[in-house]
Amino acid sequence: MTQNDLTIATEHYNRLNTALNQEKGPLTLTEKILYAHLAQPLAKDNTYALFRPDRVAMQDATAQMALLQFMSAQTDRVTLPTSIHCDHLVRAHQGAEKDLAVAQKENGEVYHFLADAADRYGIDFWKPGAGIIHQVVLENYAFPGGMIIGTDSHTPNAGGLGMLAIGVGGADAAEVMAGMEWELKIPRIIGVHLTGRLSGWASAKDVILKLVGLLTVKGATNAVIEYFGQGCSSISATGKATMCNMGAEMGATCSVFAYDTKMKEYLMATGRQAIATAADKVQQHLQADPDAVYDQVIQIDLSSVEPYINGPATPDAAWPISCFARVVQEKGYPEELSAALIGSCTNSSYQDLARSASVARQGAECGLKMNSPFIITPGSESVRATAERDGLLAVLAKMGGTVMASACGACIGQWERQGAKGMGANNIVTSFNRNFVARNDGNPSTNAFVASAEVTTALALSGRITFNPLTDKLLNEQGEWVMLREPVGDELPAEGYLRNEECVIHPSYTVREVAIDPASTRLQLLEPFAPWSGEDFTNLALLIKVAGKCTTDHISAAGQWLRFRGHLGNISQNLLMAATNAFNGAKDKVFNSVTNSYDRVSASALVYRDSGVGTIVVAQENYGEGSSREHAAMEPRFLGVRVVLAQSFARIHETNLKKQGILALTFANKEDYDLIGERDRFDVVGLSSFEPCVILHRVDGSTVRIAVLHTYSEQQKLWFRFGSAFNVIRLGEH
Ligand code: MIC
Ligand code: SF4
Repeated sequence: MTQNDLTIATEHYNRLNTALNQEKGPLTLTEKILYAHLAQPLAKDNTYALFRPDRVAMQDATAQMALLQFMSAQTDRVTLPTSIHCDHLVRAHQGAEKDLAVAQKENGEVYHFLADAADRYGIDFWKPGAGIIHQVVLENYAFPGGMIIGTDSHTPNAGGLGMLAIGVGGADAAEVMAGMEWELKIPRIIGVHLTGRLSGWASAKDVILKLVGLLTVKGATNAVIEYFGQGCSSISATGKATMCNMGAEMGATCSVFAYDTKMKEYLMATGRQAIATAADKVQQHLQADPDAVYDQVIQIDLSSVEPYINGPATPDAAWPISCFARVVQEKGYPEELSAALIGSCTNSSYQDLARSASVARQGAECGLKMNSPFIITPGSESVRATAERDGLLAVLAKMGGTVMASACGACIGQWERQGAKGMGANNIVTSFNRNFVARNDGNPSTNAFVASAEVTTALALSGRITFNPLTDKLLNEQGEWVMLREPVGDELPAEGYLRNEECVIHPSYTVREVAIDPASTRLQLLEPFAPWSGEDFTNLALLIKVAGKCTTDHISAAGQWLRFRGHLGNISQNLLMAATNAFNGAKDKVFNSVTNSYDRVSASALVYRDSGVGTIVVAQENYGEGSSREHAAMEPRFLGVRVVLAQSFARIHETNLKKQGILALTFANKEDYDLIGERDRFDVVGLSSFEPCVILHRVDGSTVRIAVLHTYSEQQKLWFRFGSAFNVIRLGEH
């Protein structure tokens, strides 16, 4: 812990005291933290409010665009503590050491840029191999009652230490770094009342897998999930972090737990005794008032939670393990498990590794072996080194596990999986958080399921996804049937965490200029987008009408495309390539009315743009689910898309579209989606008063008016008029 962190926490607790002593209770914890970070007093009818976060964190794949935008604001230094984490660009292939060497070689230019920018503008720089952003933030920067924004949708992980931690696009981060206040739609607050106690095979992961099933992938959009009740006290801080991390899978703005003994123990174990002492003094402000009122309350009795296996394709397909074998049979999935992966930002705590090692150790003792490839991704170098010292990694490796770099690797399509391309229907189980189609290995035939680290390890021992360690036996090498006992594992390392201070470089302010090679294929300076012409949009062509689920992975794929995250021109070639065209069921094949032929989405967009024809994208529910990557909004903007009209949006993506100057509209009547034809042309009128209405011109000459809704605040309308939020800053209009 640096003195800086303690100062931030202490100053914050003083503010918290002042702010909350003026507020009349009863308040939820979320309200307390929000009030203490308000930049301006809140009016009763506000839908949006301005906040001053304590920190910004960025990961390498999103930091590039965030910094490119920040640099165009011409600010000398970041105005609040900020960190960059090199995690997303490292592959999972041959194991940590070799993969890190490859990453350094392949991404040298990008790492150089990030490190230079960090030094130039005053940002902590966490090197490749140091760990995954959310785990590193939890270990080093998170503190109870604070507010952090991060350019990654799983930033809410820090809610495990009682922080309001919110995922945002790079433009939001750039603005806040440049000293502006941060705007957020005031969230609903969903209370999740936890009673009872987890036992046996059940873990914090299973609670969140169950909750995602209950609330679905969009059930917590624009809501904060606040956990309360006696049940919280038995869940470790890292277990709480897992639950907060996966709030993103329900669209939640963030999730949070109250400060308690588990958090205190974690703060002490990670060398932050002084923050624990400061937090103790304001404990009453770091929890909800006893009679706080929530917008909705969900009850979960932890004693009755059983392990879950969720998937495939969506994290809300939640199956209790006791009925999973039947589901596999009914759906016709193969039984065999073709790979098991544990770790990631979600489940790579010491406790997760200890419980998995407990399962693996039993396997070794009972004469079992791993029956599927087994991959371990520690969340941070600190966890890795500590687990190595305590013999946990040796147990997992002895059973055949491969330890990958402490980075995103397999979780974000950077998994060099042997034979993945030609592989037919096959199952993988991970303890990650997302399981969208093709996300891990790029193969759309892979069924990805999500489970706890310990259940994943047990499934790897059996080699089948239908195995239930609570009830089923396994045949060992001696031909005997053996039963696995419930896993056990310390929450925190008895001998403390090992730390490697060389993982991070603090700014020395020696770099004067951040250079970008104009010939680079990886980095490209940004050209400002054109402002709105002041006229209604007329004669827009339909770029694509998307059918079904459309996550940011569908809009801007990751995997091999990650290398272009700093080059808008190059990455735009992946636009919507994984989205399904509603008219032909095909991917990346859309009708172009200028050429009168079918083409790739990005190629078609380019033709329209170069012919001066604006375009519109039409989509269904929860468009832009998943990642915070603003490329999913910048690419269509760059390629001439003016409007995205959807049945509903995911929160971060909706803001990203608005920030980049695209008009984000929803159907007033969701069924009107069905009215859209492939060759229709569109006018969007009422733009000067910001009361848009869409008029459809059919090929038969008829017209249809489509009522649409929007959620633009007054500030956001400026973003549209100026062409992007960044133009507003550039031109000094805030
Ligand atoms: C993810 O889990 O989808 C990612 C990759 O971490 C993204 C960020 C990105 O696309 O760079 C996220 O969650 O925001
Ligand atoms: Fe990285 Fe996966 Fe976590 Fe995203 S979810 S931050 S890709 S480990």
